[in-house]
Amino acid sequence: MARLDRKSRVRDVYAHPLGRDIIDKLLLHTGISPRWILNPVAGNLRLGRLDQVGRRAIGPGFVDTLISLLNDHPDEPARSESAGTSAGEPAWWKEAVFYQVYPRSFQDSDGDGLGDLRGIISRLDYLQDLGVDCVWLSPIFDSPNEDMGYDIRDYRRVMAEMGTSEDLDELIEGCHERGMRIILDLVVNHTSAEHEWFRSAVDDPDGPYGDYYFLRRGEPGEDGTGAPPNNWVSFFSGSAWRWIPDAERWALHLFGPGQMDLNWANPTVRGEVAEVVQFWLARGIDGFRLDVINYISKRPGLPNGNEFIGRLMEFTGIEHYYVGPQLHAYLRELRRRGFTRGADAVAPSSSVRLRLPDGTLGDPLPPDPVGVMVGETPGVGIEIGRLLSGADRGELDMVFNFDVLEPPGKVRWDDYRYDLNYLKDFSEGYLDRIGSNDWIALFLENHDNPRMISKVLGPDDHDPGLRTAVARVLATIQLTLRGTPFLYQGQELAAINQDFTSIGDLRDLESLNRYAELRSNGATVGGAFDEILPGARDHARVPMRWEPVDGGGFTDGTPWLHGVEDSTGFTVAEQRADPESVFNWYRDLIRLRRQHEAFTYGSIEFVAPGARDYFAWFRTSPAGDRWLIEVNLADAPVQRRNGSLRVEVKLGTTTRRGVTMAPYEVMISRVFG
Ligand code: TEU
Repeated sequence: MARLDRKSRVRDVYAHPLGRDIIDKLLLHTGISPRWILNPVAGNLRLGRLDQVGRRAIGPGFVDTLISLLNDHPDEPARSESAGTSAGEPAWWKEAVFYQVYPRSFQDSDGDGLGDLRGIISRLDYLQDLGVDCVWLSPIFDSPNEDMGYDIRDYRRVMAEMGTSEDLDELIEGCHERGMRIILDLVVNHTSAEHEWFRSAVDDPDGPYGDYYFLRRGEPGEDGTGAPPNNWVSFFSGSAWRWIPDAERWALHLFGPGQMDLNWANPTVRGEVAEVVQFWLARGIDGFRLDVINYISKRPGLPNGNEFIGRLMEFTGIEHYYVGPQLHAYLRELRRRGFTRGADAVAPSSSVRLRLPDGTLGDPLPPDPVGVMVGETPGVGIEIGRLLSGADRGELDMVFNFDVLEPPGKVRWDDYRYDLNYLKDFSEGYLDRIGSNDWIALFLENHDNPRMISKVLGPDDHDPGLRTAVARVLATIQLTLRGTPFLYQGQELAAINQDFTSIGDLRDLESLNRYAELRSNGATVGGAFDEILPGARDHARVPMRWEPVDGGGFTDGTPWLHGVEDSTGFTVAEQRADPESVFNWYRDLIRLRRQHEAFTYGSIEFVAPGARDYFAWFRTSPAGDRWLIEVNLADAPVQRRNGSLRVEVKLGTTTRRGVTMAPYEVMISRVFG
């Protein structure tokens, strides 16, 4: 990419991958139409002129910050044939359905009210029956649990509450024996403040461990909240800096005050992380989900964040780390030194058995030459996502693009009803923009976000018929578009948000900190609670409901977090017993996916892309096996297209393919001729 300067035009910014993503993100956040940017007047505006005419709106420094950000990213994604045709090189993670387990809330085996590894082991047959191919565990390493395991104290030790190292070995072998791989959650943007590295840094801030973190001299001020080194804001409220009296230093924490950012510019830190990955690959782990991995490269000098960007993105300073200048270099090194099994690597204790299209199991496969790298990349758009995960890049294999979760002008905390037509527009736009060099992760839920059914239906989510119908719509979209589906525990049960009634019901520090901040800014108890409830991460973290009994059969003790749902028909036992259940819909879809290559490597061609409520696409395998997937996104009839096609309905809410589709009707058909 040509370097930009103040003479460059707005259209040059939009032609730049990072520039395109930033402008798309700004439009998404503000809800302004992309047409604004595409008109020639705006497109021709020189950046220096924009700085003058826009000074009142964008304030000083925005244009210069933008120019330096973009010039730090000269690469552009490889152009390759349309993703509509080729799927690029085969890979197990392109065929797999992933299932995220939140271990604290999956199954408790010892009655302490906390989910654990032996609990997961006891439910492996359930996961195998559902048909998933790879289990992803949210963090299980030793942690003080300030952020429920996303604050790691020892990367090589299993958290005592979760079980023992031997339990983990048994869990790994249990997955492999059932034809499932297993990946863990690698949280290496930061460590817990109780990690020995950080404790050593505090003891000797000028020693070797001092440079593992971002420690800066300064004055604490009389109440310890003196002048932090810059104006960056934490994702969990307040400044991103904490004064460490014993070290007489400020320490950077983008997240909780006990989550201390690692200095990835230090090659020793990068080496430490690579060794942690190698350690777990040797134990049989098949790869990692990498937590906020796009934050690891910070702009040298840690400059102040631009006020305009901070107001827009809510987190001042984010432009200096969300896609930092050395990010690609660090990821390439991590893939090479950490995730690639060297010729002399220790053979893992077990490896996954081959699972055939009909679901039967073959012999153990040789270990994958490279562990899978799934990047959690908050704020990253389509173009940077391609630079982070393109097949030619040697960095990540897939990234999570979070723009799918909130439509234009909305953020997670807003109480609104998600229009499924946005999911259609987002999915078509994403898949039309990428090439065969790219591959996307398809997700709708995780442990950080409210349940999608509740976002779509609002208070109607308690209606069992609507809840089931929308669950089927979401499952069908996620499991038949082109890409790798990541299911989050409970999705297969049509899980919905919880009817929490007060802040005392919640446990997540993000929710609690945000509530405290709102209250300190004058919000009432009820007002502050109402403001955090829609986006609280606690909704998705309540225990799985296995049985139709109090507590759902999750624990014999007192659960660490109480689910307040008591609806009938949506526990595992009830769902598995009902052939028409959401669970069996997921199970049938996953089986269909496995049996027909069209749903993995097949091309994708959208039907009537501009139509509202009618969301449909063809999937065609390289051998010409052709399928049509049709979904009615609305609670009202919609006109079907391609009515005259000769098809055989294989899976659907009805087997009769009429001229119109019933409300929330779903149909998957094999196409003939
Ligand atoms: O989440 C990062 C992330 O994108 C969300 O936490 C989001 O930034 C935050 O909720 C503010 O809106 C990852 C983990 O998934 C999350 O559970 C951890 O709390 C976080 O990183 C820090 O490790």
